[in-house]
Amino acid sequence: MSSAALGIHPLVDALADQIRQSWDQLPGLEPLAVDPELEAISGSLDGEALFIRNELRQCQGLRKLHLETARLGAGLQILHCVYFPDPRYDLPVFGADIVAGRGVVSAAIVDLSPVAGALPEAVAQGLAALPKRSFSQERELPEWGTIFSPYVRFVRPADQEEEQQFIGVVGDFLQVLSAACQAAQPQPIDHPDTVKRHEGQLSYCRQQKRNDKTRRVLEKAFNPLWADRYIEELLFDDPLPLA
Ligand code: BLA
Repeated sequence: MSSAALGIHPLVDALADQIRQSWDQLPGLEPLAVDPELEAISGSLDGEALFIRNELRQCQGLRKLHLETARLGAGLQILHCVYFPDPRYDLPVFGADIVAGRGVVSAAIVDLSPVAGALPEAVAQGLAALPKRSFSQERELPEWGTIFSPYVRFVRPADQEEEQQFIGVVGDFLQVLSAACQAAQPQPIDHPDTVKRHEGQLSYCRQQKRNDKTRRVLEKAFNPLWADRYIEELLFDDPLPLA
């Protein structure tokens, strides 16, 4: 079925396409198995079509690239994307989330988030050098949002022009990350910096799990036990222990 037939907001669709296209710029891109039960989930909620599509990849420097596109009941459409670094590499977490309902995008967020206190110097410089793009409606970060970098963009795009502009911002962030992945060299698994980045990623996952809005939607569409497993095992799974 086409995404229009499934009622996917054009921003969700366009951004998902751009993200998939950007994978080709990453060094050593490889498939990563998705639990077949989670790859394509469909059902219905309050008589509305419900589906989730999950795509996973890995590449040099990133242990898991995750793209989820979902329609969860009465008109709620979501794009959720997180790239988790391999803690041996000095790389940030890439995260993007779009929440749309009834043709309106209420939340569009993108960031390259630090896992070692601050962003790697080259990443911070890359982000600082990006063209300035302004949005008419900036949103306040929630209290758990201390994990995000000073470059985070969290907006409510007001019209199609701002939606296009948001796609531009995500493209810019992905280019900065792709350059960082190309340049990155691994450090030993027991290096103190690796240990610090591992802890930073655990903390990133812990904070994201405090977003009750995600949990509530999944609990309603499925059930609390399912939602909990999905969040723990797919959305924000911890990096493997170092030893
Ligand atoms: C907000 N996330 C939301 C909202 C919903 C979801 C319903 C409220 C919309 C709004 O405030 O306008 C739901 N998001 C989901 C669901 C999934 C999802 C069900 O990804 C997955 C199945 N969230 C992330 C990531 C980031 C993120 C990776 O998953 C950022 C990189 C951010 N979502 C985020 C933020 C808010 C949000 C900051 C606003 C929270 C608030 O204002 O309290």
